[in-house]
Amino acid sequence: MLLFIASMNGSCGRVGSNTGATGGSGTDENPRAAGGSLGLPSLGTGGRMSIPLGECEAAPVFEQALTNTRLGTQALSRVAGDFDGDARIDFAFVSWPESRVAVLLGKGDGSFAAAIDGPSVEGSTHLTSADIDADGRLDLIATLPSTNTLALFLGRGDGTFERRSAEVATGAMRSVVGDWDGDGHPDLATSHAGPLGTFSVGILIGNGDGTFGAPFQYPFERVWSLQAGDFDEDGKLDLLVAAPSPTILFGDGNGRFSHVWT
Ligand SMILES: [Ca+2]
Ligand SMILES: [Ca+2]
Ligand SMILES: [Ca+2]
Repeated sequence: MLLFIASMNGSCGRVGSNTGATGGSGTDENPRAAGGSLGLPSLGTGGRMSIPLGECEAAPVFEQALTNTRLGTQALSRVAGDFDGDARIDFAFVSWPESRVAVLLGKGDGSFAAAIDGPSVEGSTHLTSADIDADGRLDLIATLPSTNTLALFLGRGDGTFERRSAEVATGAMRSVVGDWDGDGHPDLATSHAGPLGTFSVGILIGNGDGTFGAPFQYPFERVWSLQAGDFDEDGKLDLLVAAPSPTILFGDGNGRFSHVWT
């Protein structure tokens, strides 16, 4: 994994609004959702990367590759967050082919401590993060496509994790974090590619203690990826389902989706 250090070359201005996702951190597919709450990089209009600096937003110029860290053959599904509570950004990812959760702890100067080689997540290709047990320590959620569970990793606050699980429909590929029932506890949406070519989206309502209620499943002809956001601006979080025909599930604010737009 190559890490690039940016120098700032821009002007001050307010950073764009949050999507409403709760407690998440930056991901390689959803950086804007996290940027509003944790000050992480976000994608602006046209895909140009911007980095929030308090009230300022600057266009970075990438100058120098400081670190070239190799863990396994590939680093899959990177998520950024402060996993050891030192206010410095760290990275978690799945190392491949080892298929383990690995964490690089940031030193705050663009370099990272030696990777923590974490627990095995056989077959997982996707991580996301949120504080799902409300202890102030960032946790990780890994999809396990060949099982009917999600692997939950409760952060100990030092870059290591305690493993739990949550039941889901078979074939979970990706997950996104949002608060679909508005209770302040992170919930999850999962995309599924099940047996016999069936696809669906699952909604898991978080209890705020690291556990989730039984998943509620919405069938789809196909699902590529998911994005949380309040797309009709009614104050209730919705879910964009990327597919050959993109679909928005409009949240009713109680953890269910009252109607669908395609
Ligand atoms: Ca936690
Ligand atoms: Ca919730
Ligand atoms: Ca809405």
